[in-house]
Amino acid sequence: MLRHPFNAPRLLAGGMLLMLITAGHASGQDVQISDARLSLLPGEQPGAGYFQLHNTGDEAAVLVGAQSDAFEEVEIHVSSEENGMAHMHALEQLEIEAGERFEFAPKGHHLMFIGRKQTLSEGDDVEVLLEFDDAQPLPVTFDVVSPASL
Ligand SMILES: [Cu+2]
Repeated sequence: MLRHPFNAPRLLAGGMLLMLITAGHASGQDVQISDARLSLLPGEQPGAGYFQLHNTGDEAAVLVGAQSDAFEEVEIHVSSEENGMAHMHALEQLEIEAGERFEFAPKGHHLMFIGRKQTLSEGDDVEVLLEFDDAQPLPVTFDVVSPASL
């Protein structure tokens, strides 16, 4: 499951690092993802990924990034509103406490999928690897949906 076909070298490097720094930290298996959707806007606009993350472990899980073969880049973003204007900015990492259920949802946290590398349409699956600071990357399948469905 964790030996995902793409990006083997990076996984390998992550694995070696893991051996050096783990012991008692949350593992990828302690994180459960549900309802993963990728909302696709027309043209070259980035897509937004929403899901629920449940940390079932007894240590905090720290999400540090994500990647997908279908996009140049995936960032962790948070939306906010200032003086009635919508903004968003990238987060370097996001900590989810032990036992916490965290929701990535419209107008809040989301994954920003930038630079589409292949044609995608509603109903397609996109494979995404969620990266944690001291746990194995977690493969998640996102369902491509229309923004109107959210
Ligand atoms: Cu964003």
